[in-house]
Amino acid sequence: MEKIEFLDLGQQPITNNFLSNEAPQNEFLYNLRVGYDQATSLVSLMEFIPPIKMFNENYAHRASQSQTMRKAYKELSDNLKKKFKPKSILEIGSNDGVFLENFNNIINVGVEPCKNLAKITNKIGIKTYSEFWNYNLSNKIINEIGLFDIVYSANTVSHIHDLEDALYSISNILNKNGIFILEDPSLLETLKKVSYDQFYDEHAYVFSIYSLNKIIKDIDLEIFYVEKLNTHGGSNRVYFKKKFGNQKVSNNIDRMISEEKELGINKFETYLDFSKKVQNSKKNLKNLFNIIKDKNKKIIGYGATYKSSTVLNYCKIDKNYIEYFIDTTPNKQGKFTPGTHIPIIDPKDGMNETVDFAFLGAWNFRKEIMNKEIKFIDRGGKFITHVPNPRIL
Ligand code: DWN
Repeated sequence: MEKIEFLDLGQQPITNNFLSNEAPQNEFLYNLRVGYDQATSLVSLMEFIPPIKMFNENYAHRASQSQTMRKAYKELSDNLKKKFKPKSILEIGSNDGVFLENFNNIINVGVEPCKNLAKITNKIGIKTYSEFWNYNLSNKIINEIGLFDIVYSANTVSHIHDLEDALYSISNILNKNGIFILEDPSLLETLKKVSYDQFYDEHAYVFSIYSLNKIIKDIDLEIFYVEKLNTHGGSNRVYFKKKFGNQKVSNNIDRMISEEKELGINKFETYLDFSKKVQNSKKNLKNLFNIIKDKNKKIIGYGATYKSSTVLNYCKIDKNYIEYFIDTTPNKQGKFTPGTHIPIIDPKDGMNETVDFAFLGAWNFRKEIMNKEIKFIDRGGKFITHVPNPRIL
């Protein structure tokens, strides 16, 4: 794969490295650059960070923390049960079990390399392999449990560096008529929304349907249906079958690929243009923060997301701009944001009358958050977002 760089997001930390200390010594930083592969149109980081630095026993993100996601996983589970009547399901990247817990009356198995998360799901009776997904692990699970009717993986395949091995191993563990469902942020939406914060250490790839279709060419997988989702800032849910599997291939795939091509997903110039938009976004966000700060207003951050780490570090927004972040995730509270060292506190302590503005780190949950924060809005509090362009809401 020959990548050509189109975006430089500067020095960045490990996004999961929520710090216990405000002034850490030797914090690991690297240059976050994004590139494009001419042959497959695959967009990926120029340099991958060793997985063990990111996915370990201190993993902070809990997939169950948002009502939107809990609801989305429940709805999907109900639909899958109704439509495919699976007898077994494997989830790669099972996090805290928010999806798999809906399948406790069939064989449900998780794969989760972060030991603190695997411990949670093993405890609630979901057999979880705390290992990185690869060919050896697929064979181990086949030997111990067997083949699967459904393999589901949300926000995980985009994190696996050896894509070919990951997809090959999925095809290996599927029954003849089994299906694989991948859910990951959409490159089309990233380009449209200038949501450059989809790029960070964990997101080795941001997929288009066009590139996925090219990558699986030599693997026994074929896309048979695609759904567009609003979750995580715009994602695709892509359904794969084995090449001789009995599912019918929908014509919506060609339609989606045409839409992607119309936006120039398969042309390098599109990415150069995106890069210019990102630089403008940085300039405009910084201006907005400066204008607000000049008026002596208090700004906090809402949702210490991994995504926001890219924005804060790229735009050099630190404690001089954002007093603190609030976040519902217990193991982020009491810590500091990676790279920019902004304190993170419990929303109960931080969302009070002294707050004038809240920067939406979790802009992907804007609806849920704005519904929840009626009191803040009613008393004149305002939200700031950088997506699709920096502005006050
Ligand atoms: O792919 C990934 C996604 C799915 O999750 C991972 N690599 C890491 C993580 O990325 P993220 O941190 O950008 O994800 P979220 O789901 O956008 O994070 C939302 C954060 O905001 C959580 O820490 C919870 C917090 N939150 C909150 O404090 N109050 C969220 C809501 C909705 C709220 O009301």
